[in-house]
Amino acid sequence: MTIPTLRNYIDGSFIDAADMTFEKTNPVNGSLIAHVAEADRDTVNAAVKAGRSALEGPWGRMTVNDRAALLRRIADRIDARFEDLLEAEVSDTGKPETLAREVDIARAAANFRAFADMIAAQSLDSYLTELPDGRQALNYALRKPLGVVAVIVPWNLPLLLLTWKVAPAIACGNAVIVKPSEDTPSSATVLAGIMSEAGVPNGVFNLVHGFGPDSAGEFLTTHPEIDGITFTGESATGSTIMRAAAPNVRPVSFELGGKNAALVFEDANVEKTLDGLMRSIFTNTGQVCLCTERVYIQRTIFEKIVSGLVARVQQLKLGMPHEDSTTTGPLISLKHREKVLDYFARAKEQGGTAIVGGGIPDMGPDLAGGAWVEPTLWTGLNHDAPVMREEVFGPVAGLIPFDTEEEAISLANDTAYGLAASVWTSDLERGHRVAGRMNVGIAWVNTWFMRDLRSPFGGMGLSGLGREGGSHSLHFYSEPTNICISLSEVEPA
Ligand code: NAD
Ligand code: 6OD
Repeated sequence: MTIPTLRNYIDGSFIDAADMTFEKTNPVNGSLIAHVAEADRDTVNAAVKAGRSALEGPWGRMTVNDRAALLRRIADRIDARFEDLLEAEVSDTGKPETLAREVDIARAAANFRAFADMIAAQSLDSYLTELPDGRQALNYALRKPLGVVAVIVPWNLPLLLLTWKVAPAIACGNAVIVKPSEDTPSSATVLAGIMSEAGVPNGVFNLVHGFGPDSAGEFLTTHPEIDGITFTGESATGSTIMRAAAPNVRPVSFELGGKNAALVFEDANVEKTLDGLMRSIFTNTGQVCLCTERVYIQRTIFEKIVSGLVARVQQLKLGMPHEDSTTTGPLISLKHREKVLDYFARAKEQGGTAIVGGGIPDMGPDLAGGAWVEPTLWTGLNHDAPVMREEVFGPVAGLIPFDTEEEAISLANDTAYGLAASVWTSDLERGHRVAGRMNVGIAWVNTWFMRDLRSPFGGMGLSGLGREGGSHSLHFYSEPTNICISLSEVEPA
């Protein structure tokens, strides 16, 4: 089989492969699936230049309705190329095809449709100003694009997270330079072709492949002509990018890591809660920023919930992505598995007991080179143990009992992160009360990862800066200019 070379896409064309390439392997079995052309500084400069030229050309004058129509065409092309995107995403990540079909690729199209609707319906600020001396004015704000926006995204939900940012950025009239993770270059490359098919003007969507430090990521974030940076990834990387953006005082929007808590109260519906916890701990092999890694369970039902979870974990089926029975894929890479296994070792040292999992599964000789790890639950860990405080980003959670609502709230909020929480209770008042006291960007009650794309999304503390979603995205990706028109016949003396 010929191994393809994935290329950078600049100014409406895939450019010849660079001198430097890196290898992309399939985490299911370690096989080589692509060579990837790594963008050097000149390539990144060319992408920025292409973005700037697009803004100065007809793209800069395109009407809102035309941009909304363009977003809908992109969504239609995503639907038409659904299977290509699915194949790209599944072979890069090893995630179950059913998951990629229902979540990753479906959400990519939904992101473009949602922001087409939102930009078409957006309203602008306007005020009739009445001064004490009787003069009047009309103040209204126009929204202009930020300019050339760097979109830097991780590997866990590659296309979903990329389009979550590209769709509103284009809706607002920006040009984008997208840098997918070095671990997941494929779906972004298919998307570049889709942009061309949908008639996106040259230079509006550019794609550069590469790594972070001393590579495409850093070349982008330190570039003086980048007008804004939107980033999803680790908290430590966010901090580095913030420093890179500081000299040019560029706006940043950060969606970062999480150490999310679930709070299970004794009045919760047990079956529904167990199903919900399984989703929130193990979806995408625990590699979703919103995944639960800390479960606080009211002591009266602790044993019932623990045994229910163990029984369900034993039903998970690790396996090949395209098999319908597969529930769980590998981690993204052997390097990431080392990190997760290091946390497993530390959990043991810190007094934890793996009541299920805790090691590497035997997947047979064909999959032995893959990044497989057992879905794992810990008991016996103290809330203060480092593994209960740092993001692991794997199929793992620690289970800890609590006695009172106040204690549960305080444990959940005792973290440097602040992304998501889920509350499991049948008491309506408690649901509202506890969710409202979670110091997070999003708190779910009796569900997890149920999304409305118009609602604010993001985190506090180490989990991020700013919000995207709905009007929050439209605000980040545009700059208002306020215009003040005097309605009075005379100016004051
Ligand atoms: P990462 O921070 O290592 O990499 C993310 C992206 O940043 C990649 O494209 C990478 O190449 C690039 N990058 C790395 N260093 C850089 C630098 N110095 N300058 C510029 N770019 C740089 O994150 P990851 O390992 O790919 O993703 C997993 C992390 O992402 C987890 O912490 C997870 O919680 C977080 N995440 C957060 C959200 C959210 O919405 N809050 C969503 C998904 C993932
Ligand atoms: O649903 C979304 O819009 C979103 N940004 C999800 C992030 C998931 C993190 O892995």
